[in-house]
Amino acid sequence: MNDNNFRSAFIALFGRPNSGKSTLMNTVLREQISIATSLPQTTRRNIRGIYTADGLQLVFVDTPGMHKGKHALNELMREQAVSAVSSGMDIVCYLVDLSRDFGDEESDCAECAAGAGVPVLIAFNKVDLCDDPDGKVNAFLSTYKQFERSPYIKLSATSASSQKIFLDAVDPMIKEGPRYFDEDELTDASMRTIAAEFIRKQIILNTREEVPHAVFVEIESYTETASKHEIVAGIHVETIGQKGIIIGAKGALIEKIKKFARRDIESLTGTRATLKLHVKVTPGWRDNANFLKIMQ
Ligand SMILES: Nc1nc2c(ncn2[C@@H]2O[C@H](COP(=O)(O)OP(=O)(O)OP(=O)(O)O)[C@@H](O)[C@H]2O)c(=O)[nH]1
Ligand SMILES: [Mg+2]
Repeated sequence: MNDNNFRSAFIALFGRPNSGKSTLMNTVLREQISIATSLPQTTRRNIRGIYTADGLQLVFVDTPGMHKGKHALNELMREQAVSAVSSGMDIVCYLVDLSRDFGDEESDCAECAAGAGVPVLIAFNKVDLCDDPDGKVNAFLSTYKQFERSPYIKLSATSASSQKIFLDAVDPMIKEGPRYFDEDELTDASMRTIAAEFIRKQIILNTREEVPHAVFVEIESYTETASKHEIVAGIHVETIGQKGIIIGAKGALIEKIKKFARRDIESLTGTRATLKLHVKVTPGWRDNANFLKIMQ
């Protein structure tokens, strides 16, 4: 724990929905720890990812995108992000999506990141989708003057090369500190949590409009032996129509969800997995305190 000259930092990944926070964490870790999809509001709770190299450990906290919404779930997501940046982080990495216009949501993020009281590294993301990255960066810095002196990088989080861009930029900001986790640990999230997220990812990828937001995945049992992981999960949706969509014609869609989620679980654990899924209708779960509690 107390290696001489060891350096470490807790780093919150913070920003608007869909800005690339989870993608950046996965790219730095070279592993899928937090699900990333094109759906804004994919991440619903803070999830830690751990990067360890010679003499260095970075503990990332990937947060839900800052937004306002009508459900208690939206409130909780916002609280998760705000609490991450205001609770003893060493660095806030504030992701700004260069492919979108700034607006109220960006202003809200900027205010919150600047108020964190810790050094902020701005990661201007999605340079590949922006015609004039330098112009956009300048527009940001002249709008949000509180960051005029903050270090920043421009990157495409989807590209493997952004790992080095990020690590080089953050390096001078990291102070001496303990090794918080063993060097082979990539996250402190349980496989139960990650498996639920992998299932939800497949639902997001294979359904549209209101369905992805209306889904809650509950792991009912997770049995682990050296050679196999056996998982039973309930997929909660809010209407009978959504249940039908997820099951699909002759059960085709739920089979597809199962197949690809199982593949993700096997790839992360390196162990064979079986997955049983069933769909339940639970109206109003997004405003149900008990559901929101078991999400944490
Ligand atoms: N073209 C391009 N796409 C990107 C880049 N970074 C992220 N994306 C895509 O943007 C989408 C959102 O990425 P996420 O990592 O899920 O974004 P997030 O900030 O975690 O989003 P929330 O969890 O909803 O707050 C995904 O489809 C990513 O593949 C990038 O640099 N270039
Ligand atoms: Mg995310």
